[in-house]
Amino acid sequence: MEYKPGDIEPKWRSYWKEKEIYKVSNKSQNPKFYVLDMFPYPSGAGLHVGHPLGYIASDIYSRFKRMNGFNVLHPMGFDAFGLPAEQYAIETGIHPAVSTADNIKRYKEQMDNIGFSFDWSREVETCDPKYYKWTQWIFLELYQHYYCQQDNKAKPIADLIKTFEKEGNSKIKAASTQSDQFTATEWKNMNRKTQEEILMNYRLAYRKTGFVNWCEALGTVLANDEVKDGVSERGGHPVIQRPMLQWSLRITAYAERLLNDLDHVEWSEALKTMQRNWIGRSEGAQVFFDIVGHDQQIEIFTTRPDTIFGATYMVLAPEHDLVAKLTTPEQRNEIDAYIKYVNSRSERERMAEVKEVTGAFTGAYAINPLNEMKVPIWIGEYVLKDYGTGAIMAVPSDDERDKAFATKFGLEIIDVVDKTDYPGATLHDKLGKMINSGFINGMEVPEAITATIKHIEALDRGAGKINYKLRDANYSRQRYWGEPFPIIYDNEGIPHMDTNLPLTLPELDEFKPGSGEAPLSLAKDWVHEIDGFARETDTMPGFAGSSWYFLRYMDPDNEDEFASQEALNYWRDVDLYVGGTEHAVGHLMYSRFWHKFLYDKGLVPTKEPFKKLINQGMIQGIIEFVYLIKDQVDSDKRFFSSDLATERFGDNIGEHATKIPVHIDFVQNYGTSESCLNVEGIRKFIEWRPDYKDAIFESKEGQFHNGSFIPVTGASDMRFMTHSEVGKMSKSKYNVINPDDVVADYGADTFRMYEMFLGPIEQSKPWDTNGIDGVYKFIRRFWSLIHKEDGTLNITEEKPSPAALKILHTCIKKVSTDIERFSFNTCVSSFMVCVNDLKKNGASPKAIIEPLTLLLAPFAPHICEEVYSLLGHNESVHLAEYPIFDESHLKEDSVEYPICINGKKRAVHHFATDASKDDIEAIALEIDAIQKWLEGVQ
Ligand code: ANZ
Repeated sequence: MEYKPGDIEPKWRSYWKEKEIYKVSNKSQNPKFYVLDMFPYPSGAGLHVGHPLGYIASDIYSRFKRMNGFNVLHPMGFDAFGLPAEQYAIETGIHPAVSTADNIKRYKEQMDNIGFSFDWSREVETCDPKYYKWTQWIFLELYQHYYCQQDNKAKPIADLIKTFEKEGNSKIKAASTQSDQFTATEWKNMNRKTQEEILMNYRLAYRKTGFVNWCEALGTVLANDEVKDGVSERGGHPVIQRPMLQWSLRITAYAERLLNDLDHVEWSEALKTMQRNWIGRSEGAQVFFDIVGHDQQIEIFTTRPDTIFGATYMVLAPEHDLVAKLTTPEQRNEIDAYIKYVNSRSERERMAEVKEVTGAFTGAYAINPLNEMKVPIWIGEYVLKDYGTGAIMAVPSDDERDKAFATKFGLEIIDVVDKTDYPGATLHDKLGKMINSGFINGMEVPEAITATIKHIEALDRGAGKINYKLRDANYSRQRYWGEPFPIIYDNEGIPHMDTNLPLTLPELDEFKPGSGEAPLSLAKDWVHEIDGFARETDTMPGFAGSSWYFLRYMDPDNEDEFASQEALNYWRDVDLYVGGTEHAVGHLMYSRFWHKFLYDKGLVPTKEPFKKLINQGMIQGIIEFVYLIKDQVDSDKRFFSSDLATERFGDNIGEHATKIPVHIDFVQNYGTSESCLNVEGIRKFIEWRPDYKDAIFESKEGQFHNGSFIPVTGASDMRFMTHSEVGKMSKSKYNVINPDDVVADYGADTFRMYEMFLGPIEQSKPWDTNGIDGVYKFIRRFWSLIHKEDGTLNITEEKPSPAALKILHTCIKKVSTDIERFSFNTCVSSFMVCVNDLKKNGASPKAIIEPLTLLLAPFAPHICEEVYSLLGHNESVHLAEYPIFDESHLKEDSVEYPICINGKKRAVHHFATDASKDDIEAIALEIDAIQKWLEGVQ
């Protein structure tokens, strides 16, 4: 019988659905195992072949664990709120709810087509009010908590208020932006508004005016990880800094735990390093400098307090609060002009290795607290407003940027660290001996750091301090398609919680954002629904819903809690998480933070949400180009076949031709060195790009011009060679391959195995259609093992031969260990070797085919289900037990020995592995070839 995936696969997919074989219960005698994929954002473009790479790997692993006796949770859902659906709505008038639902439907069909073992009964959609009710609930919990640095955990704001009432805030050690101290009496005498403002400085979800990344084109504020190189990650629009009143999450309170707990998760070192750098812990000191003629002080953060005797000037960030106050009338014009210049520059430009040093003098002076030296105060763009305190003491002798600044503006440089004993040491090594530095002279740097901090603390001029680069997360978006904040403001502007959850998003037909005005402000009735109050009109950002979805899968229908304690204590955490590195510092940081907060509240049983994490690489696309020649003499547009272009221009091709991408549907032999357009392909290309309808296409076979092909003698068609390049697979590159098409041609089993066969899962690799035939051939070979030429079944009840058992168990051993190592490509190779060897071996007894089918089932679930049923089973292969490796089958029962006479090899012979020395000798002596040499000797 011919192998027809088109018949087999849909049949079994319906069977699985109908029998709910992947449905998993929260109650089981079996140990749990939770395999999670990063849930997709359902975009309008649908899935391309790059998307399922991680899903296939996690599906194989889930199936493998299931067959090994684990109760496997393997869910899927959709990250369904977000900008693109809203942008699409603005362009097309189709409501985000409608387009999102359509996209989800398409994604599900595409995923189902690949035969994933998701338990769809647990599906989660972040835009579903039943889900976002709990996103809003967690937000309110964050709002009602502060971070206690004494107990190192989140605690209720109510406790904090009690302490304020009893003893003010002087003894409170909390993550906060509250700088002023107050007594209990002062607290009690404050009005509600002031009290509320103070509480905001402690809450884990709080509102503050701050500089935000404002994107005019998108009409919204963006988080730091949504901005790349000064432009929005989505759409590449310019982003500027602008002050706005926004909600934020105090993730910085958890910086130390987010850092330390990385030691306890099994993630790649590369990913951990990305998180560590993003958190950016620095040990140093805060120091207060007096200002001549002012009451206020400048607070600085330094990692090198030991160099304070070399601090010859200070630099404030141009946005620093004190700049306006300190600037003398003589310097005002210069400072104003400089600030204007800085405002025109993005943070990225400012942080870049500054080639040109810029700055301006305020006219004011500070006093170095250790040597009483009067030092000028400058402003400069290299000092960032959000890092440390936004002010530095500049030590030009040791800091490169300070040195460049001092050199340019002629400021004093005093050497304070003698590094002659440490040639080649850099600043970060913190090595050298102190000179010109008063009481620390002669000390080595580490000792000097400790001594200076002690001294500064004794003088009450500062203290040792740990600083983080991590910033609090901006949590407000001026957009429609997101979770509404369950917050209402009274007429004094004091926020209150609206605990009647879910607070559903109002229906709106018009949601074009205004400049800073959120679309929800257009829903007037909704905003003023509660008498005397106005609702918050910002919505939550994209990372809100994705910060806890993995917990909801544990108990998706719960209406009373985000998930029951029973479910949470059973599933605990994610054992294996598979997803892309693009979420390294966004989603993966936010969800760890939310999880830790819930842990502090005793609501989740583990400190970390994701035990093991694997980053799949990307499947790249191949982009096909044609060469449009630039410097032709005639006025016609002229394309050269790539072989002609190379012949004519060699390496200088870039100077003479522009590359125009071609839709890959028109290309023959796509992605190979033979890729080309034939006459038909050129016609399609012109139809697609009518601006080239008059162009001349020139190849070795002739010319195509004005709709006709003029061949050189003998040519019947054109091979207009295209140029192939590896790049992103994307709609804009016209090289998207839809998994549905591959499945239609080869079946899902071939598609799954082929994606795994492409290479190690963590690596990025191009989609290379050449290899797919090899995998298809393998699947058909496997099929042919159990079918005779005439199509009848070829399964015998015979006892398997030791050779066949050896082939099988070699494969079992390799595949089961390789799956555990997530080395799926090598598993596919082992299957190929196994099937080839079995084929050579001849017979196909059931005792071999059955375990092989079980072994292959996680990779090729459909064909294995079919074969398993042909073998006479009524149960699904996916609920059966995984084959167990038996070492004894690998043992050789005979060994080949050379037989030497007087040191010369005279024969080879097979001996039983358990033969004794005497037996071997006796047998050897009987061998004819040996007898010959022994004649007359014995
Ligand atoms: C004096 C000093 C002497 C410094 C020296 C460095 C070397 P990391 O490791 O990144 O934390 N700094 C502090 N706040 C800054 C800001 N807002 N913008 C730009 N630079 C800032 O670096 C901390 C060091 O970077 C601090 O230590 C400060 O310069 C500078 F030989 O103070 B240092």
